[in-house]
Amino acid sequence: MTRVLSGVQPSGVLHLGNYLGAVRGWAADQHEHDAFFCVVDLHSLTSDYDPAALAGRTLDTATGLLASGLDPEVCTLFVQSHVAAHPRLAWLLECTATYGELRRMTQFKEKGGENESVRAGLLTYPVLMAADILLYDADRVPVGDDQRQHLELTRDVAIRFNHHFGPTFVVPEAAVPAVAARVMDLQEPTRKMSKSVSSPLGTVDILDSPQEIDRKVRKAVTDTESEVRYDPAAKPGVSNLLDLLAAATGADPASLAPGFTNYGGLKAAVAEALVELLRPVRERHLALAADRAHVVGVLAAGAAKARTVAGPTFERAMAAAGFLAPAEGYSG
Ligand code: AQP
Repeated sequence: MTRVLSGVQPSGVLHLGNYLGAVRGWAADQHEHDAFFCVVDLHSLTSDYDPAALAGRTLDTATGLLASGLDPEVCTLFVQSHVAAHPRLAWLLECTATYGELRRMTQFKEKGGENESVRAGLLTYPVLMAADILLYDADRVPVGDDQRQHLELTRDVAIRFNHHFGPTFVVPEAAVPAVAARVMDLQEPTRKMSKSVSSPLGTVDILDSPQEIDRKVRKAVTDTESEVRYDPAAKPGVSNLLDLLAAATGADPASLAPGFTNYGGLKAAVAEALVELLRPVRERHLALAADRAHVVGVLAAGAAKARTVAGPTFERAMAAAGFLAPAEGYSG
């Protein structure tokens, strides 16, 4: 059975980009693959974050994943910092990657890479992501389009490590969805929908009420024309709405366009489709949020299972790189 791994930052409530670009696919993947999913809390340290809120956001994000359909009876769900091998392997891999290739990462540049005061972790976190993946011998990594470049880096680092130290890591493939791989901000449709950058009106959260979803979609920025046409370069706002409708209904975005004579009709259809798509997710989320102990238990069992896979991979990598193994093993 192929192994799947993916992760999400503990931003709190998942947004529509996370859901359509990644998490909805994870819920399907878990039935076909040996699936591991994690809340990558160590990644939060790459920018300003509130320590008082981190633990709660980590739980909220895990709750969102369960609400989105991850079944802990079928997949393994855990928190990255609960498995010590992640930052430990990251150091080995950091010394396998180069400053030049990390500096060229688009997300590093977009998040202020030219700024002298930017955290060193913002430069190196794609290597931590490589460790997240390689520890689990993942064959397939389902992610949104924005993570393609980081996946390429993971592959390069794995191939280089294997070349220097002998076969150690499985070289993974990215799996990017055919539709809604990059959900765009509703207010700035040339920018991806994102927790850290978008305005509240530009982002739909999976916990938004039907009224909020309707309001955000109706206020979505389009253009000064009136023709509904699928043309992402010339009409990014309208095309994003068609992408959302396609992702919610399973149709093709270009073939949906002729069904609408104006933007109002398109927005009404998108709002209705999103409300129906997210309704069960929101209901499950509200029910799960009332039972925090259940979520904590799921994460504890997930971490225990994750350690049984990540630990041996870490030991394999240390042995390949020539380290003296501690007599008591690396678990401490
Ligand atoms: N707009 C998006 N469209 C499609 N997929 C997306 N993903 C994120 N944004 C979009 C995918 O969601 C998964 C988790 O991503 P993340 O850990 O980066 O989650 P986030 O912090 O909630 O994402 P943001 O809001 O985009 O954060 P910033 O701006 O801080 O980086 C990944 O598979 C990602 O591709």
